[in-house]
Formats: sequence, structure tokens, C-alpha cells
Amino acid sequence: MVTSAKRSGSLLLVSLCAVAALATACSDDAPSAEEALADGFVDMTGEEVVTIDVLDNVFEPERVVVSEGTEVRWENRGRTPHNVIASEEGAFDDVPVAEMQPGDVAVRTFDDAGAYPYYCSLHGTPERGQIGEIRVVAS
Ligand SMILES: [Cu+2]
Repeated sequence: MVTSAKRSGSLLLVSLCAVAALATACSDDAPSAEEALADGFVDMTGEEVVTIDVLDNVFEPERVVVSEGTEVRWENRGRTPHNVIASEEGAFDDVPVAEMQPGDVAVRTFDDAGAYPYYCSLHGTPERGQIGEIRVVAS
């Protein structure tokens, strides 16, 4: 009796995890502007070109929500080199990952809705330090 009770308990745990995983996948697939604004993102939807100032050592603004098809330009306005690295490997593979010297600009057009966290590997990690995020929503 004890053995069968343990078995049904672990089956229940497995199915709850499956439901939680599905719910997470759904919200990642369709980010909304309302969610992003509630999370403190700066609303730059409807702009064709959005500029992120790369300073020593922050991205300004740090978190922006943009529409699909927006060209994002990172401009190094600091006095030291920086870079822009996708926190999720591969998400940003067409943004130069070499050091941006003061005055340099890196450009990427975001055609697909999604969450694109990034960081400067010279002054941060994917979790802290010089970090930012582009949230792209359907236009
Ligand atoms: Cu940096």
C-alpha cells in the first residue's frame, strides 16, 4: 500500500511539471507590449529605428519594447570599448561581437517577435552588470 501511494504521488508531480513547462513556453512565444511595459520596459513600439546609447558601463535605455521589423542601433557613446552579446547563444549572430570602440555603431533588425536579452561581456555577464533586453512584439 505504501509503495503504490508513493507511485501515484510522483506521477502527479510529473504531470504538474509538464503543465508548468507548457505555460512558460506559451508566454515566451507571444510577448505582449502590455506585459513588457508592466515589467518596466521603455515603449518604443512604432519606431522604424531605435537607438540604444552604450555608455560606461550601462545600456541606455536598458530595456525597450519595439515592433517587429525595427532597426536597433547600439552606439558606443562611452570612452571605453563595449560589445553586444546575446544572452541566448545564436539569437544575435549577425551583430558584431568584436569590441565596439568609442563612436562605433552596431545594427540589427529584429523581424521576429520574442525576447532578446543581451549583455556586454567586458562589463557584465548574462545575469548582471552591463545588461539589456530588446522585447519585440507583433506590430
Ligand atoms: Cu561594456
